[in-house]
Amino acid sequence: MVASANPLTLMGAAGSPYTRKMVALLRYRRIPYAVVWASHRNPPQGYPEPAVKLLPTFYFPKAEGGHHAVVDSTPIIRRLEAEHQGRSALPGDPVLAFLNYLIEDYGDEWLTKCMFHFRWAHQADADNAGPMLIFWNEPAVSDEEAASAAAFISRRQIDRLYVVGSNATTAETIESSYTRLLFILDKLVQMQGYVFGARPSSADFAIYGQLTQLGIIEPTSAAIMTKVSRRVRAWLDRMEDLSGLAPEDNHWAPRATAAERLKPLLTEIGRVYAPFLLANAHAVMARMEAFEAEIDGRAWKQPTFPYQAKCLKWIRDEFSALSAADQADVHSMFAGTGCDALIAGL
Ligand SMILES: N[C@@H](CCC(=O)N[C@@H](CS)C(=O)NCC(=O)O)C(=O)O
Repeated sequence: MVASANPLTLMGAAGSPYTRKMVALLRYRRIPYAVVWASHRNPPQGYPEPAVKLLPTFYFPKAEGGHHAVVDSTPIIRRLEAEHQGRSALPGDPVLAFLNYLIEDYGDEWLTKCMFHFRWAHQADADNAGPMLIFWNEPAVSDEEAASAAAFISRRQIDRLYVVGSNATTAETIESSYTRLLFILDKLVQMQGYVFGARPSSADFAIYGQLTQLGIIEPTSAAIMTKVSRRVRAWLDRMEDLSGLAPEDNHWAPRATAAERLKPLLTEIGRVYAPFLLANAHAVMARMEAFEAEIDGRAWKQPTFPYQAKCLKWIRDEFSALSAADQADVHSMFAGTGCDALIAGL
């Protein structure tokens, strides 16, 4: 057990959905932390660089002194579970833990397509995001410098929209998936508060992270959220700081209840994310540079994304680690949702 007298230091940015995911999780778990608002262009002095320069970057203390620079929120959450007891963000039931893994991954990897798309695809949103990205890190910069830096970063990000699959062909698929998620989340929050019951899981924090941008920063997607669900918009403000929540074991919904209530969300994941993961993994295996698929009845095209082929493999690994009885339960929960394709043949 790590003594928690020293805060765990991380570097992040307010406009980084994964940073927001992790800061909210640390608050909920009451893990003392110190977030440094910076970027890999101006990182905090005295810390090592991570192998892949992403935000957030965590600086875990080494036993012999110094730090390890670690990225990737999903495994970091599991590491924090092992190092800090209580207020767990992972359901104890192995089947629900598996579903939580899948939904967290959908939040991190599909909803981020929505986030990146809404940030840069429409002019009004890009005009808003460019300066915000500068001021989040450099509050004292002059207006002139901010304007030219914003123009530079906006151009770079707009040019990278194609990387996540945002283009004229896919825009409608991305935008309608965001709106459907809001309707689905509205019902879950109304019924039980969070995705897996009356306490938050890492899936809630993943969805929350992306929605801190979509629902608050980007004018177009924020207006959609307000129109579809003020309940979800209010949920975001509460999710930011759940340090006062008193979670109990029985606040996780029982397996059968969760299975029934999660059907619409699983159906959404099966509708967009499962076909994407499968087509992308197939393209990676075939060493294709780009791929085309049908998602939600429309054409989808984008460059292959090797990291997301690993995401599919990790989902399958999590499934394979379940007992035969638990796997059978997952198969029956997935029937008719489209998620069954993710574990077909395992
Ligand atoms: N899978 C990683 C993703 C982290 C990530 O992609 N972070 C973005 C910012 S939100 C980033 O640093 N992108 C690199 C860049 O923008 O140069 C996680 O869960 O932490």
